[in-house]
Amino acid sequence: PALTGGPAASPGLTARCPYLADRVAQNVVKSHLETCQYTTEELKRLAWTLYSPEEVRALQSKSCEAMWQQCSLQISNAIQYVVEFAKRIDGFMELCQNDQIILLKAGCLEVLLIRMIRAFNPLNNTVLFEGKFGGVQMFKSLGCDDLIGAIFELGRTLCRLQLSDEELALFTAAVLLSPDRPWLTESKKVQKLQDKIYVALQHEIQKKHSAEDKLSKLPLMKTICNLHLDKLEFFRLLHPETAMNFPPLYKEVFN
Ligand code: MHQ
Repeated sequence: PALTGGPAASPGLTARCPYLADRVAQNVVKSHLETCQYTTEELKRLAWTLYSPEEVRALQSKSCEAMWQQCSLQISNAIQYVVEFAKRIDGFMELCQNDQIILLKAGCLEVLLIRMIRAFNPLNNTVLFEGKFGGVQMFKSLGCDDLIGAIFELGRTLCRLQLSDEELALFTAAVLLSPDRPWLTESKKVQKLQDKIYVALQHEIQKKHSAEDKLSKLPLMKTICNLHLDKLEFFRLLHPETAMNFPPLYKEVFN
């Protein structure tokens, strides 16, 4: 494979060679489809499987600890798929292990929030949670209405862009390969990988809308990620024993 291993092609070169951009797109889209946890058909079928009012009430009457535990487990599961996605992107495994970890730790929640649009129904403002769709009320017992509100708002905003799976794949790969994450040792290498993905993304979206359109959502995402960390810190103070028992991957990513 011409684009992996050896010196990365400059973005200029990729821009002038649709074939190279296609290679990048093909690899990233394939990786996405192989690791996206739910197929589009599955999600279509599930979209109108809603929690009943009784089930929502049952979730609401859970303790804050139990609900956090449940959510962190779901997030942890989803992160495993993001890790697998990253590993399948050409060039990612050629980065040093230190940088792989930094990119994953910094990017996986952002990627999850973008991936969420596949499992988000903007028509009734619901998201997939443990096999059924439900609205914000479902998460009331977490006591994080602002965080949940922001996540759902992001879902609605991103859904309006009507991203295809191809665009989603390239967008999330570009987010993952952000060269500006603190403490990267080879950010130049990351930059080159991201440049190639951007070129492929531009090819993909030229017809519909501009890249800036989509990338302008990143600041909101950063806000959500920080809000999540704040909430987690606060939760840890209140319930240290529960937090200690969070799934290992969740702890590793957010500690
Ligand atoms: C993925 C599948 C997926 C899995 C889990 C931070 C906190 C304590 C609460 C879904 C957030 C609550 C998450 C489970 C809530 C907003 C979280 C809990 C795409 C993303 C998706 C659907 C996650 C979306 C966000 C959910 C619902 O492929």
